[in-house]
Amino acid sequence: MNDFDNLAIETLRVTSATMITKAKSGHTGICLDIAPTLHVLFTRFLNLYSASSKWINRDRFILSAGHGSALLYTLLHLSGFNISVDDLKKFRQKNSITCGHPEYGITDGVEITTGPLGQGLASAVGFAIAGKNLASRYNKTDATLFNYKNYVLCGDGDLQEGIAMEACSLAGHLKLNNLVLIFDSNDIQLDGATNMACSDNIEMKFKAMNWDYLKVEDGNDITAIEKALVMANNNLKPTIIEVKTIIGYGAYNEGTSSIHGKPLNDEQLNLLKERFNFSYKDYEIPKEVYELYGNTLIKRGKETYDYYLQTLAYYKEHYPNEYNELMNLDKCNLDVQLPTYNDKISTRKVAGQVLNKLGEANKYLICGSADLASSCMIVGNDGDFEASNYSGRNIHYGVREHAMGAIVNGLTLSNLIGVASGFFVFSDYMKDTIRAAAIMKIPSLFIFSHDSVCVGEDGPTHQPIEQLSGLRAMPNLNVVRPADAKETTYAISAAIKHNDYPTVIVTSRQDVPVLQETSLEGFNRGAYIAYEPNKNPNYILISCGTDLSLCLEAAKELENEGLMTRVVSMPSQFIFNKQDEAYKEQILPANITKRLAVEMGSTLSWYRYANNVLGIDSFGSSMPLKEIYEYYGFTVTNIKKLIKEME
Ligand SMILES: Cc1ncc(C[n+]2csc(CCOP(=O)(O)OP(=O)(O)O)c2C)c(N)n1
Ligand SMILES: [Mg+2]
Repeated sequence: MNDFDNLAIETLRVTSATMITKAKSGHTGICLDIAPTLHVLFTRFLNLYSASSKWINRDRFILSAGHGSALLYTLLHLSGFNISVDDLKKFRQKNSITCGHPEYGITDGVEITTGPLGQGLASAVGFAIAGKNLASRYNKTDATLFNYKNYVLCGDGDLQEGIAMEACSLAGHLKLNNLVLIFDSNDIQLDGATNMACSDNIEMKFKAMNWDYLKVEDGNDITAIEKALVMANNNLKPTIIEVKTIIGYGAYNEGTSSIHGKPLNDEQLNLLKERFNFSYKDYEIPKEVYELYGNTLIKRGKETYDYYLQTLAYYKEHYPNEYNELMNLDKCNLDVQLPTYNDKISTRKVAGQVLNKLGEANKYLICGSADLASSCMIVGNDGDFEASNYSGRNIHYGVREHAMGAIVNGLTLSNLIGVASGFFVFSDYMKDTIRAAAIMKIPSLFIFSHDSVCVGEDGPTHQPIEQLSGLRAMPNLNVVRPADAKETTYAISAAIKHNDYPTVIVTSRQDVPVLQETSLEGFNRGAYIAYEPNKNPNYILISCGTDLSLCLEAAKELENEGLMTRVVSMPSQFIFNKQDEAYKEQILPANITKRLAVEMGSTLSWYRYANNVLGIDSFGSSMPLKEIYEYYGFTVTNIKKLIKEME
């Protein structure tokens, strides 16, 4: 033990507690109990280099227990990241970079936005998969470019979440030994002792999932912590280290849930300082502590980074092709001969074929499905990703949608773009992970098939209704429902770019005609005129997905009957909303008020564009496809009738 380890640990504890006390908000308990463990991890193990904080072979530290943010910011400050003492003073304040929970893209050194318990841990499995995939594709026997480790800190709450178990089960199956899970086992959670809700045997549970299990009996014993981390790093499986701690260690109310999410008041904070004989002023960090981090984490990080650069130079010389591929890994290549379509085809089939073709040229794509590859038709390139073939870019997630969403985000945060697929109705299982991608502004791609009640026989549990409107309400998410093979091709091509938003593409189970009226230029603006009658229109039909072709037919018949009807294809409300007012007015002129939106789903998201909506606001019902259109009124005759009723 270094002479200054104790001083550093006390500094971490007191600084985090001070931030929370001054902000009058935050989670003191975890910061006080896990400081020694994270101090050991940061000073002895982590390879981070703040001067190049996005260095591709850095170790990743993921704070799944995002409520411990004050401790993370203090550690990142000591590690030389771009977080000043002034920033620490602004913890949880308006426009600060020391946000309530860690936020990716806002704070230097924060690898991922966390807070929803279980999700950070599940995304860490994505980080670990990416590490294995990149290592397998690019490492050579004489040049190791990728050997980074993924360390996660979680609490009792994380491990109670289903998403965490799904992800850990997959991690064990895939033998991801580059993943180390540190479990802050303090037997306390927000409402009280964990035994009010949980009596799992964590050791047995994790061993049953093909993990190694290690235990540190005393979370203040830094020698034991170090030993456990050394062992974990040499394991052949993912490892969980259960560290027994006392929540709020050192505080007057340590060991109770009252310290979980509550600041100490000034007097209680002074008591804490006295308990640790910590005599420094608020936010004062002893120079010995800076020196300790300078001589350990910062020094080691620079050395490892320099060594990486040397290896990279050697690699460039000896493996120029792989080097070029790696250096261009983030470049989107759309200059690919994509399949073209003339005959009726389901958009799910098209999505799979187009994505696969693009995946040949875009090596950053890594796809997978939650046991629905044969239904959703999404299969990644280069074979299956499995313990015996980490080069594969197709992941079998098993029926683990929730974890799949989080893992896809982990992949996308790791120099790849993760693509998830499943049935649209089960996007609900993944909602918070899609939301996390939208908050982080990352281009994770979610492709869901079976877009509407047209699923048919499987009945209401499998027939999406409110999912489209629900997802369209999410900020910074592009929801695309393409009308035909052409729009689907455009949708996939647009989504695999490094956008600053995630995309959800919703495809059909049933075949749809390839429409003459769909266009790339129009698609790129979110909505466009797909059909214009030969005289000024008095009506507008707005639609998307498989419903567009019905509207086109209806408009043409209406024109023959003297009712001039424009048809607007609106594959993406998100993109259309971003267009300038002049374009919007051109597509949906204010003076044409007789508008009908048509979509087989909840009407909610359409009233912004149309005063009348033909939709479905009840749960579906089991029946064969051919009866569905009639049953719900999605027929040319009914659409025409509704237009005529607007007279
Ligand atoms: C999905 C989710 N549900 C609820 C919460 C609110 N929450 C934050 S911390 C916490 C208690 C977690 O207990 P534990 O992980 O043991 O943390 P500790 O009290 O030990 O710090 C809860 C319920 C959350 N952040 N995420
Ligand atoms: Mg706990």
